[in-house]
Amino acid sequence: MADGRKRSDLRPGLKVQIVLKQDQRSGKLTSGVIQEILTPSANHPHGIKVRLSDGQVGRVKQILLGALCLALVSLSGTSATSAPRDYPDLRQVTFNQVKPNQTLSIELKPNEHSLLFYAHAQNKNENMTLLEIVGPDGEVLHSYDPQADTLEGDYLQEAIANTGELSFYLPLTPEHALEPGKYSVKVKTDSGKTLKDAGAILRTGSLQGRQALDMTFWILSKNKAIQAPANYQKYVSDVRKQINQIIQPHGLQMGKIQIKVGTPAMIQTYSKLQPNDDDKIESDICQDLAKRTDGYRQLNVALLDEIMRSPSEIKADAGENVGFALGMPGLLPLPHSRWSCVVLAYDPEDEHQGGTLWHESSHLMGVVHTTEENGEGFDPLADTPECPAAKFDKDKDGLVDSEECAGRDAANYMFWEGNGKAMTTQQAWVLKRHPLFYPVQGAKSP
Ligand SMILES: [Ca+2]
Ligand SMILES: [Ca+2]
Repeated sequence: MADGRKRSDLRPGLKVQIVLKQDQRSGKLTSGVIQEILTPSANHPHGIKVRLSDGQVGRVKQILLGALCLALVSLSGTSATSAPRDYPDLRQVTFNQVKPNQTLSIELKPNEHSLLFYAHAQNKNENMTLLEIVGPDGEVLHSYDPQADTLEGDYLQEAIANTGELSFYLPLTPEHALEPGKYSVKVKTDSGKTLKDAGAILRTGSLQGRQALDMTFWILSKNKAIQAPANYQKYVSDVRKQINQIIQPHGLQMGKIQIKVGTPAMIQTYSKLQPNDDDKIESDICQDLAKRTDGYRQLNVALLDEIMRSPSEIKADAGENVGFALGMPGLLPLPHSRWSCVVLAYDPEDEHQGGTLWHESSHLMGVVHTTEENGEGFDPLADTPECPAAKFDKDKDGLVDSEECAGRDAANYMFWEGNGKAMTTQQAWVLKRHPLFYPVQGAKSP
């Protein structure tokens, strides 16, 4: 990673960490965005001197997001992407050289609403487990003992483990709204090696007015019809309308949408996805899209031909054959993110593609099924009804379906199956705090 000694690595707008003159002894780092480069020479052994947008002057010790993005662009040879923009209502905290079992501290400021944490292992196949989240005043929000397989704390519903990349999102219910103060997180890797990196994205700013979310659709289908601009524009506009029908009553809306047609090589590789048979391809698709994304504050949607499941899982969520969230919850498409996109199987006959996409997108942002298919698992939200099997699985087939739950939560868009379109206030409460949403400029408070 570029460290700030070369002038050519720097440019205005890049996010960097500098050492101020008064901090030279302690080495304390100050983060900010470069406004002006002050050192005239090409190199400086102690770091190029810059002025940040807030006026502070110091020598660059570390280049944050922008440099990672540039490095990946030159490696993958994709068309040039601009450095990610700096978002005034997002704050990113990064940790380097994280040792296994090290406690990572994140200080939440008074008007920060949510915390999206992530960590990467050195190797993408390495197993990672979240051991602990402790909140202000030492409250255990989540604690997992891998040996005993026991959970403590109810901020997350289950243990969090993944390969290569691990993330979690808080808060998942209004009951667990985040208090300002110190949060500490502990992550374990099976290898016991130092992590590649870890960090968090914190969302601040107003939640009063309308909030919007941007999407990029990546056309990765072999179907020639959807590759034609007139067709994909109509398709995406229909999908947008369907999503807006669900979310607009709650002060949320779809923002800017970009559509990109994949290269022939991408289409060849990704048009058929086998989520449960081939772990490797599963998050490779998101990682590939993340590397090609300009600006990380948008949801990447891969529009492909078929999502195939292994035969043993065929009974599971029928909707997952149409759409699938890679990351529950997942990350924003930062340049090095893996589990950070939603896949959708293109079907021009299906009039509920927008609903499916929004269901899966909500999974990526931390919203779970109101009732699981077995009628034994439920979301943590107080205002979504439940459909317990003991009472509603009338035909005793082990599933609670849309008909059996018609008077309960079958109409909700997060019911495990069907075409529900209803969204509740608390589901919107969770979504609008997510860093993918941003306040619409000029929107009036309701
Ligand atoms: Ca509920
Ligand atoms: Ca049943």
